[in-house]
Amino acid sequence: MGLATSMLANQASAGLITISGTAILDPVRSDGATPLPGGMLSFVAVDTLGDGFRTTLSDGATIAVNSFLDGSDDYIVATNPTDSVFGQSLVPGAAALDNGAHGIGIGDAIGIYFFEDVPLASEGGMVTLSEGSGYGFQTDPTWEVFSSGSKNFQRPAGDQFLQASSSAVSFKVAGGANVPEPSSLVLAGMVVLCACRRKR
Ligand SMILES: [Ca+2]
Repeated sequence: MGLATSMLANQASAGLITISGTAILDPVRSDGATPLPGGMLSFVAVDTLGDGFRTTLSDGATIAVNSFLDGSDDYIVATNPTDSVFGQSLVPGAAALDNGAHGIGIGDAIGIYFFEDVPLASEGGMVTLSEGSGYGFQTDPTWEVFSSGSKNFQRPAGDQFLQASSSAVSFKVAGGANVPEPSSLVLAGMVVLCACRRKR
């Protein structure tokens, strides 16, 4: 009985989560063909209210770890530079977060953004967006906050997060128009290329 009580207590407690690995393999720029260069901004966010991710980013928005994304409920838990190793591009999914902090809870969705022309010198760096910066967004039903411990991204998913390919990513530009909600992206199952004109 003592053991069972202890196990229940462990399940109920908040915990530190560590995620790692390649979240998106072979990402491309918004032209749909050119490999994403290394050293560009990417970040990991958590949808704390379960209402979807903010996919319309303002020019002038500040991207910083441990802050809410552009006035939304989506909490930025990590910034990472994109990588390019021997000609193969990748978007890392590295992050550390606490499921009991900042409104983050078990089951909250995790999303990853990456930019094609906004440099990020080092992990954890901060960037202010300028208008017209192209970026991609990706989430997946397997990308959700769990109780504690670590997971990485791999294909096939197994007990880990599913690693996405660039064909599942949608693109847009800061200060531009909406991309479809993640749920409709899953249904569409296709790349959405958006050559958005600025709205006044
Ligand atoms: Ca949200």
